[in-house]
Amino acid sequence: MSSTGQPLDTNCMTLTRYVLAEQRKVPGATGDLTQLLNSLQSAIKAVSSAVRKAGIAKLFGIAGETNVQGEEVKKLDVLSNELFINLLRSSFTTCLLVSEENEAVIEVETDRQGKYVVCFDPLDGSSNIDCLVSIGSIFAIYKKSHDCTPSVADALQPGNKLVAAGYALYGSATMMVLSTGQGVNGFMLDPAIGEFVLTDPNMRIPSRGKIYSINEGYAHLWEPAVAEYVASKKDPAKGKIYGARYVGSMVADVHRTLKYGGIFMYPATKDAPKGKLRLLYECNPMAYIITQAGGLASNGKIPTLDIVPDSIHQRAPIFLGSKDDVQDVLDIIKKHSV
Ligand code: P6P
Repeated sequence: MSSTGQPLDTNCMTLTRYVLAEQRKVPGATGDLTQLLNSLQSAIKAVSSAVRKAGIAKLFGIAGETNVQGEEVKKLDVLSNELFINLLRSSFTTCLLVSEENEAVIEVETDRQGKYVVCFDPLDGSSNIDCLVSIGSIFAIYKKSHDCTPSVADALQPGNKLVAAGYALYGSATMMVLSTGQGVNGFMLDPAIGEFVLTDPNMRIPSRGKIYSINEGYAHLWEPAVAEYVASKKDPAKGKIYGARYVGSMVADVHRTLKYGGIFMYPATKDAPKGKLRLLYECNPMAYIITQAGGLASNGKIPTLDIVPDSIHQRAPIFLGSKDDVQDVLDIIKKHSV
């Protein structure tokens, strides 16, 4: 009997088992991606443990530093970043790392190098840490595009070249949502056995939802098309009205959108002409997951996954979610652009 009083499933599909089984389906697979994902889940388990005891362990509070975004860095940010970097480097499967917390790319030492490039936000939503709102980690995995010494160019691949991507949500439970290109699967962390267990196989996003998610505090800065779309979701004369939900943690807002359907938007504004969210380690991995689950993700003009990055911390506007809801806002944007 497990600690939850539930009978222990003696044949549960853990993330480790799942990734191993997927590897067996790929001709010539070396097991490196399996090893990388296992190291990644170890980092996430450690971050989850730190997040859950942060209040007691006094991990809250400003570390007194600022990250490349000019934001105050909380101690959990620093700890999470170090965990991701150390566990990824010691997996012997990566050659280049891009972290939201580091201005420059992190080159893995030659004797530890592998063929993968990982872009990650080790703890997204950190402004919500002290008020115990859900936060998350986001990751995107590419294969080095050539055989010579890795360079920044290996991290500037479009999202449609991704090998795998996903996120961890530190919410009422800790969950990993992952895609390796064959659909999306959700794994819940079972603290009784310290394993991620498959609880949400083959996740699909509804074709239309009833929720829109955007920070309405910036309404005065939106382009007219976004203002028209949001107004249409609140006007019974324009059709069924939608509920508004906005956590302010991308992982929480996107996970709700994946589960329930609807649309999440962080558009460009007059103050932020490229939006706020980072392409490499926020927009692309979330766009990959939503697209793999049957939804759409766009910067308002082209699919997010088709954007060719020109710098590792570049921002991009994003509209993602149920395909009919995203298509509705894209149609209005197109109408305004003619
Ligand atoms: P705003 C958190 O800081 C974050 O990077 C994302 O997780 C979230 O979606 C967004 O910023 C919230 O930004 O401007 O609405 O507070």
